Amino acid sequence: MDLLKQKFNEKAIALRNEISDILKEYGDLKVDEVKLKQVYGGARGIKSMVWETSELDPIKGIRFRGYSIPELRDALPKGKDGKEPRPEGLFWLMLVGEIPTEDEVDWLTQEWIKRSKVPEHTFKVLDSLPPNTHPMTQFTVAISAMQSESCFSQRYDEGLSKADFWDPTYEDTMNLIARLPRVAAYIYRRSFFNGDHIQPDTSLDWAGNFAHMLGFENDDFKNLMRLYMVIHADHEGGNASAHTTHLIGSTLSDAYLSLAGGMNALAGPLHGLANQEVIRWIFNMLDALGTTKPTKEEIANYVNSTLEAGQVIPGYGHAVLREPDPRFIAQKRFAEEYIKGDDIVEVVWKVFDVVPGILQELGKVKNPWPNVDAHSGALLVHYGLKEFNFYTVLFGVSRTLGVLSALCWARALGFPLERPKSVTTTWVKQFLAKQKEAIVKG
Ligand code: CMX
Repeated sequence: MDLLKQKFNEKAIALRNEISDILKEYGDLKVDEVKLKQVYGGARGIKSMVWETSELDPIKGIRFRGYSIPELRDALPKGKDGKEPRPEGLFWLMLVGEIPTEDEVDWLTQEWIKRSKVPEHTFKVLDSLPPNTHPMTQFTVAISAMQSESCFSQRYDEGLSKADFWDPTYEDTMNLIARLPRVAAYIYRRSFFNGDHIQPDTSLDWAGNFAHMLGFENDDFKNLMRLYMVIHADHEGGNASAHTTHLIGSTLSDAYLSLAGGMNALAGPLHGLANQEVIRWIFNMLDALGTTKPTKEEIANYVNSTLEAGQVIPGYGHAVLREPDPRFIAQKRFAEEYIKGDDIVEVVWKVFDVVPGILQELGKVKNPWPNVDAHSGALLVHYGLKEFNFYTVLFGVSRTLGVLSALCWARALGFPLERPKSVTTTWVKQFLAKQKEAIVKG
């Protein structure tokens, strides 16, 4: 058993015992109450799930095992030039709760290289799709196609004890993460470069090699990919891609089927697809205004026209956050450090000056601040990755790190089938009638 797997198993056994003790003593304690507006309102804020790998605070933003993004940038082992953190380190941290050493991260890079061979039929399945199929559709099709390789499925068929569910889930997780950059790069090159594919460079780290296979050799772009893959990796368990992966996983569907579902959720414009929508919205605005250097007044007018058309401003708002997203700030910091005077980046910053005030004035938007998707496109465009509808695939490769480490935990802790209760509006009316009756009776 490899060191990471062994560590994970030890930690999982300890936590499982701890949880069992907690539940024995406090299992009936109330942790939340549910209001009718939450029942109708997308279950916002209801505590109903355990997610060990990260936690989202409405004000402070994401914490990966307690670490903020700037703290991770300092603490995690970095790429060769020592600038940006390697996603391998974040995966290690999410899985076992410890900051890895340089050697441990190097081991993980090598392990993922060893596991990175994509089954040949995956490429055939992709090649059978029209090249203009949305890259996210291609991505989920490819993930589903690779399910034929699932260790969990095979071992479950052979008769697997519940106590061992975590073991092949770890194997599936490691294999999937190792293979996805190649799959994503294949989709990119077949969709936009006539299938002119680039073979992996095994001397590079996971994110560096991903950049290389996409066709980008610029060192700063490789650093952007390291940062990008770190900041998009996890956002606690309630967001749609994480929750979908978790829900599907709770039926004992394997990591491939669970992840494919999670990625379908990420492909929605209110979630991960917002990154393509943001940059499209910005370019449409620049086209409409006939300039790449709009004034704040011009931007405000365009924002108002979007709102008047009954559309949302993509990249703004969040179901949990109530301050500017630290992932937005991390990308702004990157741009300030690596990119000087880029028109589109400047536009993103001007939009940041203008939009929150306008959304606040609407009086209904709970969070007027930018989220992660408001900045990412401008950075990618700067380095020449201009195929907007590929952007969510990048998000998806990164998000896999979080949702699959969480799936390993769900299996190790023996979480049950997820099955919340639904009600009908007839039930709600009867419930309200009973409440009123009780009030009248006093
Ligand atoms: N532009 C215009 N209106 C917005 C808005 C925005 N960016 N964000 C919220 N609102 C509106 C909502 O549509 C809602 O209007 P109605 O009451 O008329 O339906 C009202 O404000 C209240 O919504 P909320 O409680 O503030 O936000 P929700 O929790 O319901 O939704 C989110 C959150 C992200 C879906 C929403 O803010 C949004 O649509 N943002 C734009 C899309 C986006 O950037 N998504 C990416 C999120 C991050 C990610 O998952 O990647």
